[in-house]
Amino acid sequence: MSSSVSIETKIAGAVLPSCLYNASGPLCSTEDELHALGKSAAGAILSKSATREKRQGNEEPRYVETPWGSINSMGLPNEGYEYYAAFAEQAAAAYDKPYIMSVSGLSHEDNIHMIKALSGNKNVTAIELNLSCPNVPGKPQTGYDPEQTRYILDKVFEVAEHPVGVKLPPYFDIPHFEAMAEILNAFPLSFVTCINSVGNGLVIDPDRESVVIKPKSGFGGIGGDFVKPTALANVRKFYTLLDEQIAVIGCGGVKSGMDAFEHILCGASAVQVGTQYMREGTNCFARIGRELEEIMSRKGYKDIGSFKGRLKDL
Ligand code: IRO
Repeated sequence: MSSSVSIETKIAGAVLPSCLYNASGPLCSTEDELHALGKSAAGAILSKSATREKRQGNEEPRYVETPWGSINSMGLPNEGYEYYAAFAEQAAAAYDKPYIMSVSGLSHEDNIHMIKALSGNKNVTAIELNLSCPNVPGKPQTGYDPEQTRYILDKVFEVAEHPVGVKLPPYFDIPHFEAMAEILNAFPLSFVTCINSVGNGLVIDPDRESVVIKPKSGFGGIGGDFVKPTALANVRKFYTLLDEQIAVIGCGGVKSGMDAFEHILCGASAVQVGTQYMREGTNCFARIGRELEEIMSRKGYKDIGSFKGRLKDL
């Protein structure tokens, strides 16, 4: 491999030694899992979406793989935000990469409380505010409600001391992209991450004639191969609609260097891995990184800036 190829990137003013890192969700809930990410080739450590208090999450089975991806209805199991805030010190001492905390309060008030409480924690590089958890019964996704999104962002930027980005659900209609982009452009966001799982899909087992996960009568968020075209569309649309200073982070259907290449071509400044990380473990970051470097080397690209967003129309 040509050492002159770099897959380094910059998000929220911080250098990531690799543009590839984990999606919030799989294997990033415990200190051991977060340390494993620190030791791996992942370019950053991103924690599981945190709530104000520790949660057990939904009943099991709540995550199932299929040949084309995954369905989950985890229901936000996590240790509570103070646990992830405390890990920041360990991350800063041990690893030369950013530590990003995902925050997903059960109410606007909880989000404000957590973001306020994190201020002053210099070892948290940035906050990814999750506006798109599809799996908590009775809690609609804020990202599908433009006015709620505007409301929470107004409040967040009154208190936030860290760079803040948002994790968005997938959108499917052009006016919806435009309405969201107009709101997002009104705030000093550092990044948007596209996409969370495609909410409320249904995977069934025809032999058992049943659903495959227990919560919500089998409905859950879909990830993996299934969602790559939707993820690419969301990355591309937001890359074209958002102001230049808001980086787009791609997430959805990434299991190879070519998938990451496609996300970057659509405009992603970094690429997260979810379902494939769950399947393969931390080795996926080095493998996908090598594959991406090989593609770049073959095409004569020395860094990701040389092709980021340069998708051609016909
Ligand atoms: O059920 C979950 O914990 C979950 C969350 I917070 C999310 O943002 N996306 C997802 O697919 N599952």
